Amino acid sequence: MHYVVKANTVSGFRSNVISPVPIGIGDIQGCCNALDRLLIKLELTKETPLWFTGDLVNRGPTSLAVLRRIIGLGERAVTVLGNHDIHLLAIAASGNRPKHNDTLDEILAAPDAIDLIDWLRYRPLAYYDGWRLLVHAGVLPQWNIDVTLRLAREIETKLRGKDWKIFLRALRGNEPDTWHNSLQGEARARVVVNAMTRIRFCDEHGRMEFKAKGSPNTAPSGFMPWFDVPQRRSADTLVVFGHWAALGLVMNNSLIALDSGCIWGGKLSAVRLDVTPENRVIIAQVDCSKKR
Ligand SMILES: [Mn+2]
Repeated sequence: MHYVVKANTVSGFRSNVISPVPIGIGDIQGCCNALDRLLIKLELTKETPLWFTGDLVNRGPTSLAVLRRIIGLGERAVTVLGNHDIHLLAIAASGNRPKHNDTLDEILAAPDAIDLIDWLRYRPLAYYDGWRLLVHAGVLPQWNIDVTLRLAREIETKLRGKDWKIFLRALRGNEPDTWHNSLQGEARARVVVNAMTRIRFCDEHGRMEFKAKGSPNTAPSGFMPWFDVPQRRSADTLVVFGHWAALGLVMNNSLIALDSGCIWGGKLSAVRLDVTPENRVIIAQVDCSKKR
Protein backbone atom coordinates (compact mmCIF):
# COMPACT_ATOMS: atom_id res chain seq x y z
CA MET A 1 0.00 0.00 0.00
CA HIS A 2 1.26 3.47 -0.87
CA TYR A 3 1.04 6.20 1.71
CA VAL A 4 1.78 9.88 1.63
CA VAL A 5 1.90 12.53 4.29
CA LYS A 6 -1.24 14.53 3.88
CA ALA A 7 -0.65 18.25 3.68
CA ASN A 8 -2.82 20.71 5.52
CA THR A 9 -2.68 23.82 3.37
CA VAL A 10 -5.53 25.70 5.00
CA SER A 11 -3.47 26.50 8.04
CA GLY A 12 -0.24 26.47 6.06
CA PHE A 13 1.49 23.54 7.73
CA ARG A 14 1.83 19.91 6.81
CA SER A 15 0.37 17.73 9.51
CA ASN A 16 1.76 14.25 10.02
CA VAL A 17 -1.51 12.48 9.38
CA ILE A 18 -0.80 9.46 7.22
CA SER A 19 -3.58 8.81 4.77
CA PRO A 20 -4.00 6.45 1.84
CA VAL A 21 -3.36 7.71 -1.69
CA PRO A 22 -6.66 8.78 -3.26
CA ILE A 23 -8.08 6.88 -6.20
CA GLY A 24 -9.26 9.07 -9.09
CA ILE A 25 -12.37 8.06 -11.01
CA GLY A 26 -13.47 9.71 -14.26
CA ASP A 27 -16.75 11.16 -15.51
CA ILE A 28 -19.64 8.79 -14.71
CA GLN A 29 -22.46 10.70 -16.47
CA GLY A 30 -25.33 8.69 -15.08
CA CYS A 31 -23.86 5.20 -15.65
CA CYS A 32 -24.34 3.62 -12.23
CA ASN A 33 -23.94 0.12 -13.57
CA ALA A 34 -20.37 0.96 -14.67
CA LEU A 35 -19.63 2.68 -11.34
CA ASP A 36 -20.85 -0.33 -9.36
CA ARG A 37 -18.76 -2.76 -11.41
CA LEU A 38 -15.72 -0.50 -10.99
CA LEU A 39 -16.16 -0.21 -7.21
CA ILE A 40 -16.43 -4.01 -6.89
CA LYS A 41 -13.28 -4.45 -8.97
CA LEU A 42 -11.36 -1.97 -6.79
CA GLU A 43 -11.85 -3.99 -3.57
CA LEU A 44 -11.10 -0.88 -1.53
CA THR A 45 -10.66 -0.53 2.16
CA LYS A 46 -13.17 1.77 3.85
CA GLU A 47 -10.56 4.50 4.32
CA THR A 48 -9.43 4.92 0.71
CA PRO A 49 -10.39 8.39 -0.52
CA LEU A 50 -12.16 8.44 -3.88
CA TRP A 51 -11.83 11.52 -6.06
CA PHE A 52 -14.41 11.97 -8.80
CA THR A 53 -13.83 14.38 -11.68
CA GLY A 54 -17.47 15.53 -11.76
CA ASP A 55 -20.27 15.15 -14.30
CA LEU A 56 -21.79 12.53 -12.06
CA VAL A 57 -25.10 12.94 -13.84
CA ASN A 58 -26.77 13.30 -17.24
CA ARG A 59 -26.75 11.51 -20.61
CA GLY A 60 -26.63 8.08 -18.95
CA PRO A 61 -29.72 6.14 -17.78
CA THR A 62 -29.20 6.06 -14.00
CA SER A 63 -28.19 9.52 -12.80
CA LEU A 64 -30.30 9.26 -9.64
CA ALA A 65 -28.62 5.99 -8.65
CA VAL A 66 -25.17 7.54 -9.21
CA LEU A 67 -25.98 10.46 -6.90
CA ARG A 68 -27.25 8.09 -4.20
CA ARG A 69 -24.19 5.87 -4.55
CA ILE A 70 -21.71 8.75 -4.23
CA ILE A 71 -23.61 10.31 -1.32
CA GLY A 72 -23.58 6.88 0.32
CA LEU A 73 -19.77 6.82 0.16
CA GLY A 74 -19.77 9.65 2.69
CA GLU A 75 -16.75 11.78 3.54
CA ARG A 76 -14.26 9.60 1.68
CA ALA A 77 -15.77 10.68 -1.65
CA VAL A 78 -14.65 14.01 -3.08
CA THR A 79 -16.33 15.23 -6.23
CA VAL A 80 -16.01 18.55 -8.03
CA LEU A 81 -18.79 20.17 -10.01
CA GLY A 82 -18.85 19.51 -13.74
CA ASN A 83 -20.81 21.29 -16.47
CA HIS A 84 -23.56 18.65 -16.38
CA ASP A 85 -23.83 18.96 -12.59
CA ILE A 86 -24.12 22.74 -12.93
CA HIS A 87 -26.72 22.19 -15.66
CA LEU A 88 -28.80 20.06 -13.28
CA LEU A 89 -28.54 22.77 -10.61
CA ALA A 90 -29.63 25.39 -13.15
CA ILE A 91 -32.67 23.31 -14.19
CA ALA A 92 -33.61 22.77 -10.54
CA ALA A 93 -33.19 26.48 -9.86
CA SER A 94 -35.25 27.66 -12.82
CA GLY A 95 -38.01 25.06 -12.69
CA ASN A 96 -37.65 24.71 -16.48
CA ARG A 97 -37.97 21.35 -18.21
CA PRO A 98 -34.69 19.53 -18.95
CA LYS A 99 -33.56 19.48 -22.60
CA HIS A 100 -34.63 16.57 -24.82
CA ASN A 101 -31.34 14.67 -24.50
CA ASP A 102 -31.01 15.24 -20.74
CA THR A 103 -31.66 12.29 -18.43
CA LEU A 104 -32.36 14.25 -15.26
CA ASP A 105 -36.12 13.71 -14.77
CA GLU A 106 -35.69 10.91 -12.27
CA ILE A 107 -33.63 13.14 -9.96
CA LEU A 108 -36.03 16.08 -10.25
CA ALA A 109 -39.00 13.79 -9.51
CA ALA A 110 -37.37 12.05 -6.53
CA PRO A 111 -39.19 12.56 -3.19
CA ASP A 112 -35.93 13.92 -1.74
CA ALA A 113 -35.00 15.98 -4.81
CA ILE A 114 -34.43 19.08 -2.68
CA ASP A 115 -31.89 17.26 -0.50
CA LEU A 116 -30.11 15.81 -3.54
CA ILE A 117 -29.86 19.23 -5.18
CA ASP A 118 -28.64 20.76 -1.91
CA TRP A 119 -25.98 18.09 -1.60
CA LEU A 120 -24.82 18.76 -5.16
CA ARG A 121 -24.68 22.55 -4.80
CA TYR A 122 -22.41 22.18 -1.77
CA ARG A 123 -19.78 20.30 -3.80
CA PRO A 124 -16.57 22.25 -4.49
CA LEU A 125 -15.62 23.64 -7.88
CA ALA A 126 -11.96 22.85 -7.22
CA TYR A 127 -10.33 20.73 -4.52
CA TYR A 128 -6.70 20.77 -3.40
CA ASP A 129 -4.99 18.66 -0.76
CA GLY A 130 -1.54 20.23 -0.86
CA TRP A 131 -0.33 17.86 -3.59
CA ARG A 132 -3.04 17.56 -6.19
CA LEU A 133 -5.66 19.84 -7.68
CA LEU A 134 -8.96 18.24 -8.70
CA VAL A 135 -11.10 20.20 -11.17
CA HIS A 136 -13.64 19.07 -13.77
CA ALA A 137 -12.26 20.64 -16.97
CA GLY A 138 -9.15 22.70 -16.30
CA VAL A 139 -7.67 26.02 -15.23
CA LEU A 140 -6.73 29.15 -17.12
CA PRO A 141 -3.01 29.73 -17.79
CA GLN A 142 -2.94 32.95 -15.67
CA TRP A 143 -4.12 31.16 -12.54
CA ASN A 144 -1.75 29.60 -10.06
CA ILE A 145 -3.14 27.25 -7.45
CA ASP A 146 -3.85 29.98 -4.89
CA VAL A 147 -5.78 32.08 -7.40
CA THR A 148 -7.66 29.02 -8.67
CA LEU A 149 -8.78 28.10 -5.17
CA ARG A 150 -9.72 31.66 -4.28
CA LEU A 151 -11.88 31.96 -7.40
CA ALA A 152 -13.46 28.57 -6.79
CA ARG A 153 -14.35 29.65 -3.24
CA GLU A 154 -16.08 32.77 -4.62
CA ILE A 155 -18.37 30.57 -6.74
CA GLU A 156 -18.94 28.00 -3.99
CA THR A 157 -20.02 30.76 -1.58
CA LYS A 158 -22.63 31.92 -4.10
CA LEU A 159 -23.89 28.40 -4.82
CA ARG A 160 -24.31 27.76 -1.10
CA GLY A 161 -25.91 31.13 -0.42
CA LYS A 162 -29.59 31.98 -0.22
CA ASP A 163 -29.62 33.58 -3.69
CA TRP A 164 -28.21 30.47 -5.40
CA LYS A 165 -31.11 30.23 -7.85
CA ILE A 166 -30.59 33.77 -9.12
CA PHE A 167 -26.85 33.20 -9.30
CA LEU A 168 -27.23 30.10 -11.49
CA ARG A 169 -29.31 32.02 -14.01
CA ALA A 170 -26.41 34.44 -14.50
CA LEU A 171 -23.96 31.66 -15.36
CA ARG A 172 -25.44 30.90 -18.77
CA GLY A 173 -23.42 31.99 -21.80
CA ASN A 174 -19.89 31.93 -23.25
CA GLU A 175 -18.96 35.59 -22.71
CA PRO A 176 -16.60 36.96 -21.68
CA ASP A 177 -14.22 34.31 -22.99
CA THR A 178 -11.09 35.73 -21.36
CA TRP A 179 -10.07 36.24 -17.76
CA HIS A 180 -9.10 39.59 -16.38
CA ASN A 181 -8.44 40.46 -12.75
CA SER A 182 -10.77 43.44 -12.97
CA LEU A 183 -13.81 41.35 -13.94
CA GLN A 184 -16.68 41.70 -11.48
CA GLY A 185 -20.04 40.16 -10.75
CA GLU A 186 -21.74 37.90 -13.27
CA ALA A 187 -19.05 38.27 -15.96
CA ARG A 188 -16.39 37.22 -13.47
CA ALA A 189 -18.44 34.24 -12.30
CA ARG A 190 -19.10 33.08 -15.87
CA VAL A 191 -15.41 33.05 -16.79
CA VAL A 192 -14.49 31.14 -13.63
CA VAL A 193 -17.23 28.53 -13.98
CA ASN A 194 -16.76 28.14 -17.75
CA ALA A 195 -13.02 27.65 -17.33
CA MET A 196 -13.21 25.15 -14.49
CA THR A 197 -16.14 23.14 -15.91
CA ARG A 198 -15.97 23.52 -19.72
CA ILE A 199 -12.51 24.42 -21.00
CA ARG A 200 -10.67 22.27 -23.53
CA PHE A 201 -8.92 24.68 -25.89
CA CYS A 202 -7.69 28.22 -25.32
CA ASP A 203 -5.16 30.50 -26.99
CA GLU A 204 -1.83 31.58 -25.51
CA HIS A 205 -3.58 34.45 -23.69
CA GLY A 206 -6.16 32.11 -22.17
CA ARG A 207 -9.03 33.06 -24.49
CA MET A 208 -11.38 30.10 -24.34
CA GLU A 209 -12.91 28.29 -27.32
CA PHE A 210 -16.07 26.31 -26.54
CA LYS A 211 -17.07 24.74 -29.88
CA ALA A 212 -14.24 22.27 -30.48
CA LYS A 213 -14.55 18.97 -28.59
CA GLY A 214 -12.20 16.75 -30.57
CA SER A 215 -8.73 15.46 -29.77
CA PRO A 216 -5.82 17.88 -29.22
CA ASN A 217 -4.69 17.56 -32.84
CA THR A 218 -8.02 19.03 -33.96
CA ALA A 219 -7.38 22.33 -32.16
CA PRO A 220 -8.82 25.32 -34.04
CA SER A 221 -6.18 27.60 -35.55
CA GLY A 222 -4.46 29.66 -32.85
CA PHE A 223 -5.77 27.46 -30.01
CA MET A 224 -4.22 24.66 -28.00
CA PRO A 225 -5.19 22.39 -25.10
CA TRP A 226 -5.35 24.55 -21.95
CA PHE A 227 -2.55 22.54 -20.34
CA ASP A 228 -0.15 23.19 -23.25
CA VAL A 229 -0.11 26.98 -22.89
CA PRO A 230 3.52 28.07 -22.31
CA GLN A 231 4.23 29.36 -18.77
CA ARG A 232 0.95 28.00 -17.41
CA ARG A 233 1.04 29.04 -13.75
CA SER A 234 -0.39 25.77 -12.43
CA ALA A 235 2.23 23.68 -14.23
CA ASP A 236 4.13 22.79 -11.04
CA THR A 237 1.09 21.08 -9.48
CA LEU A 238 -0.50 17.77 -10.42
CA VAL A 239 -3.88 18.62 -11.98
CA VAL A 240 -6.49 15.85 -12.03
CA PHE A 241 -9.40 16.45 -14.40
CA GLY A 242 -12.00 14.90 -16.69
CA HIS A 243 -14.50 16.40 -19.16
CA TRP A 244 -12.53 15.67 -22.34
CA ALA A 245 -13.52 12.24 -23.63
CA ALA A 246 -11.71 12.76 -26.95
CA LEU A 247 -8.48 13.38 -25.03
CA GLY A 248 -8.88 10.09 -23.23
CA LEU A 249 -6.85 8.80 -20.34
CA VAL A 250 -3.61 10.79 -19.98
CA MET A 251 -1.02 10.44 -17.24
CA ASN A 252 2.17 12.46 -17.24
CA ASN A 253 4.26 14.33 -14.68
CA SER A 254 1.82 17.18 -14.16
CA LEU A 255 -1.55 15.91 -15.46
CA ILE A 256 -3.96 13.07 -14.96
CA ALA A 257 -6.91 13.17 -17.38
CA LEU A 258 -9.54 10.63 -16.40
CA ASP A 259 -12.44 10.90 -18.84
CA SER A 260 -12.11 7.71 -20.87
CA GLY A 261 -15.52 8.12 -22.46
CA CYS A 262 -17.80 6.02 -20.27
CA ILE A 263 -20.96 7.41 -21.81
CA TRP A 264 -19.60 7.06 -25.35
CA GLY A 265 -19.08 3.31 -25.17
CA GLY A 266 -15.55 3.73 -23.80
CA LYS A 267 -14.37 2.89 -20.31
CA LEU A 268 -14.68 4.10 -16.75
CA SER A 269 -11.22 4.24 -15.21
CA ALA A 270 -9.74 4.34 -11.73
CA VAL A 271 -6.18 5.63 -11.31
CA ARG A 272 -3.92 5.86 -8.27
CA LEU A 273 -3.29 9.60 -7.81
CA ASP A 274 0.18 9.06 -6.46
CA VAL A 275 2.56 12.00 -6.01
CA THR A 276 5.27 9.85 -7.56
CA PRO A 277 4.64 9.66 -11.32
CA GLU A 278 5.83 6.04 -11.62
CA ASN A 279 3.14 4.96 -9.15
CA ARG A 280 0.30 6.56 -11.10
CA VAL A 281 -1.18 3.40 -12.49
CA ILE A 282 -4.61 2.36 -13.72
CA ILE A 283 -5.97 0.17 -10.95
CA ALA A 284 -9.19 -0.86 -12.61
CA GLN A 285 -11.24 -0.20 -15.72
CA VAL A 286 -14.66 -1.35 -16.80
CA ASP A 287 -16.26 -1.33 -20.24
CA CYS A 288 -19.32 0.83 -20.64
CA SER A 289 -21.97 -0.48 -22.97
CA LYS A 290 -22.97 2.01 -25.62
CA LYS A 291 -26.43 0.45 -25.52
CA ARG A 292 -26.45 1.02 -21.76
MN1 LIG B 1 -18.02 17.81 -18.68
